[in-house]
Amino acid sequence: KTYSQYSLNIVSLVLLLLFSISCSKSQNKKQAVSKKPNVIIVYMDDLGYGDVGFNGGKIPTPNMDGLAKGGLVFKNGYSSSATCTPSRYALLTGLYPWRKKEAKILPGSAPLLIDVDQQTLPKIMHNAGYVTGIIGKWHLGLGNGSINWNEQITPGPNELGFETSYIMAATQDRVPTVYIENGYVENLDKNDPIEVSYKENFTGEPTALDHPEMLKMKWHHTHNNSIVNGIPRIGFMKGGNRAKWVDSTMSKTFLNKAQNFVKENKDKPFFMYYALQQPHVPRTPHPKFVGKSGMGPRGDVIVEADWTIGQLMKTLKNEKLLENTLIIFSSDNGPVLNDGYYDEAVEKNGHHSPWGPFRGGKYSLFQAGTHVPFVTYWKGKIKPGTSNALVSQLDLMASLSSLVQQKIPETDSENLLNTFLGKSNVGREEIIIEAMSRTALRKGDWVMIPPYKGPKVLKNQNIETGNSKEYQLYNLSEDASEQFNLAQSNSTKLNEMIEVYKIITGK
Ligand code: NG6
Ligand code: CA
Repeated sequence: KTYSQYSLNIVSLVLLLLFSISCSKSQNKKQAVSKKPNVIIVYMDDLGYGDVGFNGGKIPTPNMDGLAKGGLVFKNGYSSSATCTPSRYALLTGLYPWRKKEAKILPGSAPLLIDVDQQTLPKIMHNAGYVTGIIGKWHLGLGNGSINWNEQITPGPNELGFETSYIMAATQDRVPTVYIENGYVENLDKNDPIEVSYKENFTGEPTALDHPEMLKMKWHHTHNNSIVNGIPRIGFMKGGNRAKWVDSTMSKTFLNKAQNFVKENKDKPFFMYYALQQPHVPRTPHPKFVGKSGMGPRGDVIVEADWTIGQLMKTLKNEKLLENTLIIFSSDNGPVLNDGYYDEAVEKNGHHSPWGPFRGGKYSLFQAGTHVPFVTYWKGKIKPGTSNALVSQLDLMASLSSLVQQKIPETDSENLLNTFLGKSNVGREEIIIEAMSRTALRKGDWVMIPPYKGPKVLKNQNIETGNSKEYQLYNLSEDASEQFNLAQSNSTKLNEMIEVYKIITGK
């Protein structure tokens, strides 16, 4: 053989070698990519700490209990606020909501609360190569001030990092009562344009006040504006008849969207924020679930939501995604029975304790306002059990950034990834609780509530607010229901708590 033939052979050998190295490298890369875990946040609306079977509730919640049994149950898990908008703001931004005065319960026509330039959890997930989607309740405002509901509604979730969105704008009891998909009202008839106002009615449109005969559900307080599907709402709406949602199929509608999102994106890493509307008012179970709890519509929609979660779990199982999906289950704020409609929630509650062992409820600075059900589940990865670590939904931003190896943004969020995955028992040292723009401090087992003016009890809702002329100090380790105010007897602790509170809040 000639010298040139030899060298040719060597050259082709080297080429082959290089080729195979690069092949195996891209193979590795592919494997690494497919190993990124999916992340799903299952977020309930007004579900109390004690509403779930795994925290002692009397409503059957087998699927939520399944998550708890196969996952890690946090006994000291918090939402960032005792109402919806501020909690969701904190979840998506990692910022304490009390730092932003506009972060309060928003009307359906409010502008977008989060700046489009702000860092958000979905943006971080997107930057990490995730397909991102939100399905369900938004309630963080839309647009820049005046929304034309008949055109593209922007900015909204799609400008904050969600590639796909299928949402209700605010709450089930607020107009507009339509679904919005990627910025467009679904099923809109251009000849029947939508108009929305939170100031005054549109001439000739029926309201609960002048057409009580049209009501299938009676309002107890405030919900006496436009009537949709026989249910009176907060706010006035005109037009958009074809686009109006059917309340009793909302749960199924969101579920189908969530299942499709999972199926469509099963080969990519995905991040799904699945924000269920239950058990917020109006409680409108599908006929299939009516009577299933024996506790009236509030119990029934919890059973319905539980079934929905079971269906989603089935889809994940069928698609063989369970071993590669981190599921976080929680609620935006504590429970309320009467939140504006006569729906027998109070009358049929029986011995069930939606607030668990805690005092207060939704809107309250007492524990039940923000101390919520909290579970992390990852089949084969998270060892089932319970954790006493102090954790907040606020911490998901930093922790998930860490999970997907992104830079952790400077926010109020703490990286507790190891705690959420059950590898550590260390939680945050303290947390500021917020309820209706008031704040309190939990540090260790202690809670300090500064003095606040205002009613001690919300009459309509029958919920203790936490307001008092005096400082309040409670030791949760021996007094979970905040009955014994130790402010007088333990002034050392009180002063220490006030000091920390002042440093964090600047108040
Ligand atoms: C309140 C409503 C309540 C509910 C809540 C929002 C009154 C008196 N009460 O203003 O019914 O809609 O807003 O709940 O109007 S949340 O879970 O979205 O924060
Ligand atoms: Ca809520």
